[in-house]
Amino acid sequence: GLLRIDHVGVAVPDLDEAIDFYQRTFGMTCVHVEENEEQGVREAMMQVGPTREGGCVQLLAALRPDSAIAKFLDRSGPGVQQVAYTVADIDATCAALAERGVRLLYEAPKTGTAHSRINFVHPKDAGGVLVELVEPAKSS
Ligand code: CMX
Repeated sequence: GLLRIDHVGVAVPDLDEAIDFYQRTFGMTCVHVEENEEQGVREAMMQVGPTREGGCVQLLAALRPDSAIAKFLDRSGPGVQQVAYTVADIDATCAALAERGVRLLYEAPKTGTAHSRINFVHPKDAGGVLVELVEPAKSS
């Protein structure tokens, strides 16, 4: 099942500007920046409080015009694009969700931030919210 909110994902037009804004305005700390070619994103994890327990906002900028984030920005403009939950076992969680009748976007999990395994529930099957499931990489 779900363990906690992993992050809230926000689509932004310019990653560096957004990182700067979140640091200066909300006092968040940028703890990780990464490019994910497959997902077509450049992303930053912004830690909300003094520890990881406070959760994160993930800033998402498009690498390509045909990417999910570019399409989202074209259609909706900047804003919340996804809510992500940490799961212990993504295969089991996806199987359970599929049984409950929601569509998963991928047949098998793909690679997400920091070598996590990720999948998504289609927003049309979750009340208009793109739900991401994140199984963190086993701690190294
Ligand atoms: N949240 C809520 N609704 C959304 C949405 C989102 N993020 N993205 C699309 N929709 C809605 C659209 O508004 C549209 O609604 P209407 O039919 O009422 O107009 C509907 O979903 C379907 O739109 P679509 O044109 O078929 O869908 P897209 O081509 O925009 O693709 C989606 C939507 C979810 C399949 C695609 O964004 C996707 O594959 N997302 C998963 C990958 C992803 O988001 N990667 C970036 C983040 C990477 C990371 O987190 O690591």
